[in-house]
Amino acid sequence: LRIVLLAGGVGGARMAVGLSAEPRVGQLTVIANVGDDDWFHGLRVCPDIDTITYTLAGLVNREQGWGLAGDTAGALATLRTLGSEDTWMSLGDRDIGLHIFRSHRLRQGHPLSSITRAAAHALGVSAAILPATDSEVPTIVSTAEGRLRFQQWFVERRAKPAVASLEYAGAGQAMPAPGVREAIACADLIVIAPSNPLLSIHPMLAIPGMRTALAAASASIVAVSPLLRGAAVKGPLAALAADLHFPPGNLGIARMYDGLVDAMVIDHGDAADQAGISGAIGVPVLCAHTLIADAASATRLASTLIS
Ligand code: FO1
Ligand code: CA
Repeated sequence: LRIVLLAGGVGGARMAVGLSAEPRVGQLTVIANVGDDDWFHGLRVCPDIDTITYTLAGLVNREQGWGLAGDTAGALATLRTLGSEDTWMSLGDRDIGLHIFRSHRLRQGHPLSSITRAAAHALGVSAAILPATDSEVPTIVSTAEGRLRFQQWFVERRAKPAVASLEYAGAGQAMPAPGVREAIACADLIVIAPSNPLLSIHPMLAIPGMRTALAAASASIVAVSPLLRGAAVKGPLAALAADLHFPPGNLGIARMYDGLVDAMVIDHGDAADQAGISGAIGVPVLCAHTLIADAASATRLASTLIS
């Protein structure tokens, strides 16, 4: 089977591990959010692409969910000594190697999609990892403190400032990266990972051509809810959804995916929501164990999605 996974960071990466271990999956294409991407010290930082790449390569720092396991922070310490700006964003020494590679190649004129492919291949990843677009489409978070770039809001300000609105800057002028529309058209199943819909999935849907490609796909589109008993496994989803006036819990997630998905998967623990959500957006809602704690639970969830 050919599977397309729309993915943000940690939730997307773990879902990708499960799908790539599923024996029936012949080809896995991960379409990765690039709304979190930013420049630091002249280096292009792509958190979701790197989390997916490092996780599939078995190299990720599992406690953090991002960066390389066992990495050190010597370069960052030097930057601090030198009085460099924006050192709240931690880049590990070995991780910086990938960032130099990517930034150098970008300056040489290579598109992000081909750089991402080269890096994944070199690190032994067999799944195809495609940035949603080769353009820069930074997510801007409007708060009482002003308009913040996503990493400023999320890392520097620890997702504390209440969010008035989100802007997927430049998305309207971007186009899907090479291979994205083709993968969607040829897929046997399209999975939306248990990622933050507002920060990881909507930025991709804001790119012209994405919604059309998904609507035209012959494959079913199944979204896995990132919520477990009303809270995200990782990240600021519940507070963000409330700030943006979505109903709490899985009903809010369902509204974010209304008109896009053919089915939704929620956790067994939230089975009481099943009928209400199904009625609200008019698609079947299935229950499964959605917490991806290890390779076995990832594969089990993947098998449920495919069956
Ligand atoms: N997250 C943090 O909470 N603190 C950091 O210093 C940090 C650095 C960082 C560097 C590279 C990278 O690829 C990701 C990094 N992240 C860091 C994670 C990132 O901010 C978020 O996980 C995603 O953007 C949200 O999914
Ligand atoms: Ca992300």
